[in-house]
Amino acid sequence: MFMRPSAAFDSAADRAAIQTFAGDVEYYLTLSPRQLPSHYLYDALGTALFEAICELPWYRITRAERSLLGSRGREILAHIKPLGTLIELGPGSGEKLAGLVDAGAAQLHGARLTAHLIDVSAAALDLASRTLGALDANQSIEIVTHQATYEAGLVQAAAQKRSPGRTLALFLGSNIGNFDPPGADAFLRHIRAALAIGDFLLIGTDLVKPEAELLLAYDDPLGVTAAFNRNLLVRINRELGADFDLASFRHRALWNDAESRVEMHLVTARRQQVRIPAAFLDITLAAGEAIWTESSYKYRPDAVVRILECAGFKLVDQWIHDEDGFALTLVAAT
Ligand code: AVJ
Repeated sequence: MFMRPSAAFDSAADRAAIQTFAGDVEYYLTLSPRQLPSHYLYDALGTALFEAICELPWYRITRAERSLLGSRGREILAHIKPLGTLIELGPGSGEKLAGLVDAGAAQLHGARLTAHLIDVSAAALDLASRTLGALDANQSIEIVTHQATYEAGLVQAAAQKRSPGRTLALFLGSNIGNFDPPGADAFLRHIRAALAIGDFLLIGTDLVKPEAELLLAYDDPLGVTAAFNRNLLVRINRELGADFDLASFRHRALWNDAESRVEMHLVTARRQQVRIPAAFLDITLAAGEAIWTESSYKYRPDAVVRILECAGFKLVDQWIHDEDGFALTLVAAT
């Protein structure tokens, strides 16, 4: 039997992931309006494009958060005595956690820490472990990685807790913005369930700001965000054998004021029939029809506190980057 050369090397886990992807594509692309879950934006190329987005002058989330973690790291860690365990959901390159630990090093008094890193991507966990390991020359941080969904990883981290002292969970980068309000509430409750009373959560959220600034961040003049968005179709063509005509899709970002979110869509300029063999799906897109690929909810500072209070936390402190409209909020589990 003929196989793609690479297919012979696909692991059982890879094949299972492709099956899940195919099932999700089948389900979400036949909803009205048609949509795709945003976490599928992050294959290897999508992750690289997102990292490029973080360097764009118009996308300020990453820089604003890094700057707050650097300037307020000491203050943040001063609230948490004694810190024993860190849990980061989606550590990315590990650079933010490293920045916080570095900024607050004086607060830690050489205490032994355990850092649980949770991500579905083995590559991300690898990179984050190396970043933290490099910072921590004297090996005072024990790094435990969980290649798992956030929910499963939280359960594992809570079950493995052994360091005495407080736990600080981190959910940074405004990743909470991809959840709709019921999803955000459910997810914050998952985090709360993995913590004990008196443990902490530090969450980074992008704030509501003038529409023109939001649209520039999600529809940049270099077209990097457009490429990031369109890459989702590249991925479906490659992994599921589909035949989306990429050139006819335009990237559209819009501000939905009623829902307080930026939306990304892919809009086809012409009517097209698309076959997606691995999802057993044939669809016809009308000229001008859109596929909704992402929502990024934007919060007001008090709304961040409100959703956290609903999920079983109380406010400890909040730091706002005024110029870039970004908030870090520290809460304690009640
Ligand atoms: C990684 C989800 C925080 O919503 O701002 C960047 C992803 N999408 N540009 C965001 C993203 C378009 C990003 N998050």
